[in-house]
Amino acid sequence: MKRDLAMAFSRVTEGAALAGYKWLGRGDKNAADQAAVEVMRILLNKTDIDGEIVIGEGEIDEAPMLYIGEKVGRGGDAVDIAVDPIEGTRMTAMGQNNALAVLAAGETGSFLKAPDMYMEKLVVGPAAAGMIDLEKPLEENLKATAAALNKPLSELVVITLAKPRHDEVIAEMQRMGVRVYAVPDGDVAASILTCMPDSEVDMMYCIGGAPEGVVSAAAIRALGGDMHGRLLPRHEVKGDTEENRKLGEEEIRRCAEMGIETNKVLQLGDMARSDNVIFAGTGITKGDLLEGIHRQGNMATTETLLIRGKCRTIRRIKSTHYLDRKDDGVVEHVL
Ligand code: VTB
Repeated sequence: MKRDLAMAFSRVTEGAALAGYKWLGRGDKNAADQAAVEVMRILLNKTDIDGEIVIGEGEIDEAPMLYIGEKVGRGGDAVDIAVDPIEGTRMTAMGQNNALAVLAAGETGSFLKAPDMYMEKLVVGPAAAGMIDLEKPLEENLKATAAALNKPLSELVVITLAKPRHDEVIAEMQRMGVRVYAVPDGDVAASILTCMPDSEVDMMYCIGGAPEGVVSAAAIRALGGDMHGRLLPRHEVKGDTEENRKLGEEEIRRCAEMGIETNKVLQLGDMARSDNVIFAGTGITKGDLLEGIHRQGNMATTETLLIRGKCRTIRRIKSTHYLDRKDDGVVEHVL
């Protein structure tokens, strides 16, 4: 995968973020997502790749664009692409912090192909790499991470999602003296924070989406951190009702079809199989990881985090966009 592709991918997430921003705070998460998807697809199709979407908007019968298996690009290096045009559609619709447009790319076969289901995730930065084990109780992982970082539990910072399903685990960590930051949504940004040199976050733990898990894994691998994941069927996360059990059993069946198992620990290398990965993420709303978009008239600024795993270069790109000068097909979604 040529290094110059990194710049091209940053353009793709910038475009998707600008399209999402147009719908910021308008209470319509589907419209925001649709606009970002459309722009991301247009821009990917202008990129010099022979790309295939491996994590996207869904199966071919449920997503008209950026569906799993869709070919994108106008020819070039063969790459697999994992996209989340808006990581945080609810946050965008409700004007909350931490919404991003993200994409990860790698050589063919680089990413775990998993259905859109829940995944339990445990992530740490480079200093604690090799010290986590999702087979073990969280308590042991917290202690091992604190020991690796050479600090007491009272100085450990864990980020998670503020969801009712995490209430117990949050209380348990707080009882242990750990500082817990519970953000409403967005575990991709939360995961990456564990690996950023200037962040105080030591660990991310949550049950969130599997697609978000794979996108995060690409970034974590590129940054030298560590991550374990475990695919969980719906009824084990959202309550064992008849409907959830039906959906959960379908997920188990789909996993079996794809040659993967639920409830089995996946290592970072199972989810992101190569160092030669590129991660691009552009902030839509202001967050701990990235600035949000600012707009004045026809001008908007974006901040993008661009990581190339091969050399582990971390770039922050601040761009100024003249929205009325964007390409046909894009301009109407961003202006
Ligand atoms: C997860 C998480 C995402 O939405 O998909 C979550 O991975 C969905 O949670 O980062 P619910 O079970 O509450 O629907 C995000 O937080 C945002 O897209």
